[in-house]
Amino acid sequence: MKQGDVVSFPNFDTFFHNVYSLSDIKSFDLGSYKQGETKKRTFKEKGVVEVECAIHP
Ligand SMILES: [Cu+2]
Repeated sequence: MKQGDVVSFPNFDTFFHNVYSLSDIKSFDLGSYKQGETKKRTFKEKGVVEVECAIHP
């Protein structure tokens, strides 16, 4: 993936997820969303972003 790309986080599961990151270069919280929904974020800085789910640690 390139700097400035938009990354999609589709939920294909039958239960909710809440994707978030506390990484320095990009912290975000997508909130909880259900199957069939997709959240997107733009990543403007280069580096590693650790992504977790608040519902499923
Ligand atoms: Cu989850």
